[in-house]
Amino acid sequence: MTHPGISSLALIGWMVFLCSGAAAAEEPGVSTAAPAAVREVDPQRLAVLCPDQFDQSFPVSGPAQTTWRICWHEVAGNQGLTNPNGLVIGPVYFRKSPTAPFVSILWDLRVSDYFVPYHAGSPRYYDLSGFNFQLTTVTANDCPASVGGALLSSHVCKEVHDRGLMWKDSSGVRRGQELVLWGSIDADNYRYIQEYTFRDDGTIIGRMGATGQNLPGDELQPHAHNAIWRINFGLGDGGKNNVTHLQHSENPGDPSGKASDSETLIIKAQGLNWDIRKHDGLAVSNPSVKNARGDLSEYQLLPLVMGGGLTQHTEPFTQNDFWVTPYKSGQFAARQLPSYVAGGPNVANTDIVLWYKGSLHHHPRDEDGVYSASHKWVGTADVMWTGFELVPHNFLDCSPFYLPCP
Ligand SMILES: [Cu+2]
Repeated sequence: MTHPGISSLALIGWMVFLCSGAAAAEEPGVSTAAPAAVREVDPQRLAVLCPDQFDQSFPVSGPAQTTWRICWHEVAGNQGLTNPNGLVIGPVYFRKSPTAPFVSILWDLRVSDYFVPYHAGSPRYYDLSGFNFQLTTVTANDCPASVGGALLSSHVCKEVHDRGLMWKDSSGVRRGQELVLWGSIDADNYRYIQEYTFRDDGTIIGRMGATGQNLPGDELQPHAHNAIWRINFGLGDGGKNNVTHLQHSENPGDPSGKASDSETLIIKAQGLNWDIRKHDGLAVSNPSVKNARGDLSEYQLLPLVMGGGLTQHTEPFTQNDFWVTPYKSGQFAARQLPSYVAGGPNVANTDIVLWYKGSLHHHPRDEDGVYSASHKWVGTADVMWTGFELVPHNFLDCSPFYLPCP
């Protein structure tokens, strides 16, 4: 591993923080003192916590409008239940204009586990917590400079490139740009791409890509690939975050055509489901973070469901698509989520963790491979994707990419 784990660095940073005489905090970067609007990032403290931080401004050329400050590190150990391996994102800060402060968004974003049950009832693999699979090597072939790629380590690629249309209207058109960080877990015959995208407009996208050889000896058996992400927010410094459940309601049998939306504060830790008709999502806010228009700023967790649905299985932790838990040291295991919410611990006005399960339904197809005359499987399944997005909502004051932005 080329980059030290954040746990040891966090401890150092925590000690530096305490020695500086600052107020006691639950974890580095999350003060329990009364929040004073939006606090500026201390670059020196962040550098202690995270030697691999970097800034990325958009647009890439010309005057910067928005800027990400991103810390990342790799975990490559054998503690799959308490410190899952892979590419870990955080802390992450976003600056919505050249004169605005950097606002804390995330503390620790990573995949908690990949759970892969086969339709026959077995096998049922936990690829991170059961096997401690690790990031594999990426090269210039994975990450070519011609598409904006640059290797950040032997396991992590950074790409900065065009992302297609940002907007188009009668007055003109603008294309957007994004930064993508990705690595790939070597799960024996399979590869899981861990991809995190940071867009010019403040949106973050997390995706799982599944590719590689189908299960050796059982190449044709259908199965599901579930990725469960653990998202420890730190919105506006984190210790005072709230979560609301977003839902859209509309009765197709109602000839009035009326619809409504609800936003319900979540008080107790719990699991929730995604309804294909209701646009379920979770919104994270901090009472001290508002935009210049006085509106409460949110980051909304919205599923990017591919292939039509989200699977559920006999294991209780798979029977909810979202979970909300309070931050607790060492709670990283998706499969233990039912115990994390037992007793309904408070999740209002505190340091919170959101969990989201994305599912891929993999029904093997001829395109995945073919048996040779000696019954050897030849071929690779093309990448299938699923994931989620974290979308700013009343976070910016207007679009800085549609001028004038007053
Ligand atoms: Cu598969």
